[in-house]
Amino acid sequence: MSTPTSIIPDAEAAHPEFYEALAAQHVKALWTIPGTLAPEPTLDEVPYVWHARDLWPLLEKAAEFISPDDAERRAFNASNPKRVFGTSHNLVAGYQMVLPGETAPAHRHTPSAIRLMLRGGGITTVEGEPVWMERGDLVLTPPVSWHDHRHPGDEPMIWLDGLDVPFVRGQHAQFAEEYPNEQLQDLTRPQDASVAEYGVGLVPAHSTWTRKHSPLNKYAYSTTRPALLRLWEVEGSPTSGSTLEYVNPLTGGPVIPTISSYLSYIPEGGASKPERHTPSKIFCVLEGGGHSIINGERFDWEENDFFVVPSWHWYQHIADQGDAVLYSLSDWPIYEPFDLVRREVRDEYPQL
Ligand code: 1HN
Repeated sequence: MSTPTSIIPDAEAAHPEFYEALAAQHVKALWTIPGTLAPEPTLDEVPYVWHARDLWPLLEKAAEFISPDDAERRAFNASNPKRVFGTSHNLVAGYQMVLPGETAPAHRHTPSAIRLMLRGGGITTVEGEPVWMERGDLVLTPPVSWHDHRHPGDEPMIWLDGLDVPFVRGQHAQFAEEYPNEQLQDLTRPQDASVAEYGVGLVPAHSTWTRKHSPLNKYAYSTTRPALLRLWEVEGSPTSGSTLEYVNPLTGGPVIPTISSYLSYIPEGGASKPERHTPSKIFCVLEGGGHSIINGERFDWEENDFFVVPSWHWYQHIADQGDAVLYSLSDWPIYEPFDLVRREVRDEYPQL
């Protein structure tokens, strides 16, 4: 894509005093601002893959001198190489580790989080409900929900955090507070209560739920994986995959007002169709190994790696080693109410 240039070339060089006088008033002439009406989005983030083989040893290193009780969270934030903060312009992702016996104190904040469990088993408590999580489970921490992490198990647990912090900060809407005395929160609900209520495609009759996020705190991999394979058997082929969206069972809408989530299956040797869209996506590899071609560049991935596809970048996933299962989260719901979603899908990777 060509770089947008100002409408009148060298306008400032021709009348320097005039433009200095404008600058002194904190004003810029519209005709000198490149890209004000650019025909396509300016691509100011880059695709990138973060590898578990590089980062998990660094989490273990951090465990030698950082405890989640002191640090609030033993978590990494993956920064897009073109940004100071944020994996994409709206989302931030990263690994978090909790060791057996450790706890991370309760807090709540306006940014929302999802957790995709990758290793071990343990508990995130959400609004008084202990939610047991194990590999492949998706657990929600909706906006302004008390949450803490506890580890009754016996091997280190690692998960992927995904949050909308860059978006919320951009709206000057970040608020956060500690639970009283920086403790774990009181348990007020049975373990996995929301799964009992909302987790099987049925919902309590005359549900009184009024929040915008899903009332279901966990989407267990033992449920989502077979559902994905069944969908693929119905609609897939040896060369193409299938994708399911995690939804709010009351509305069919996204799990969180600002974050949607998906699970994709691609059989070994198969590929997704090339596509691009205005929302950004972060993928995490639950099964298999392969690569993605993102705006023409190859990115290899294996189990537990995650990678970002920024806005309006062409991408295609290819499963090279085993059948691939990819989880993804996206800022898609932010675009929808404003009619800002644009998506293109092709049969062949386009000439760039
Ligand atoms: C947060 O609250 C958690 O609660 C994890 O586990 C990662 C990254 C940025 C801001 C808040 C957590 C986070 C975070």
